[in-house]
Amino acid sequence: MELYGYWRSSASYRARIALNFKRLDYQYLPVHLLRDGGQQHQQAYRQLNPNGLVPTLVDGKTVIHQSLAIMEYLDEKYPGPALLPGKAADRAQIRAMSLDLASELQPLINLRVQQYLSGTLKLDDQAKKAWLAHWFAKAFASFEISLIDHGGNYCYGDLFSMADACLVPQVYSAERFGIDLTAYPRLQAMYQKLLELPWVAAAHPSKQPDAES
Ligand SMILES: N[C@@H](CCC(=O)N[C@@H](CS)C(=O)NCC(=O)O)C(=O)O
Repeated sequence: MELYGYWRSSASYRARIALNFKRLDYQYLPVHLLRDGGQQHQQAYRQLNPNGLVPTLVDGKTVIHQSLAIMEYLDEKYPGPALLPGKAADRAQIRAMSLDLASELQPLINLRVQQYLSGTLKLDDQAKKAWLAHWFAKAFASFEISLIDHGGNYCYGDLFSMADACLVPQVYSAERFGIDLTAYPRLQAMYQKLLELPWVAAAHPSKQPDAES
């Protein structure tokens, strides 16, 4: 299997956590999101992923983009620990918590959105910071409540799941952007605990071959 990704892309980070958790071997193929005007826009890569976004998973003849689709595919195709454990209602709740981060927050803070804010809408750094702080606050305030309602040893109950694979990269991004996390004690504690897990630690951006200092 091959995973096209970028070291500090949150969506790639999710997929790496999932692959490690499922104990699947894969080759990591870096796509530099800034170099050469963004290698994700090059034609060869766009043939794999027409959105020009990372990650993309290649498993034999199967090519999949969208990190949540990748995680569900890995779970259905490969045995081992489940990213979506439990019954239908548990699994729906895990998907909902995952989407709260991967679909309601991450697209608003993505590189191409930030490039549009500064390049086309001419927002200055202060306005961009306010944009990021606003969307992080909305998403993390509601995730804090979800953790009260559904959290246990992990984001949902007492088993690791796709929701945990989604939380870690989003908090990593928040730290990168200097977002104040003091209003979210449960989220912070969960993040610190998850970072210790070996399959999460190995997926950390700083551990990837394309990591930059
Ligand atoms: N919903 C997608 C999001 C993918 C995505 O936004 N990837 C970002 C990095 S986290 C990207 O490739 N950005 C490149 C760009 O904005 O040009 C997923 O979960 O895979």
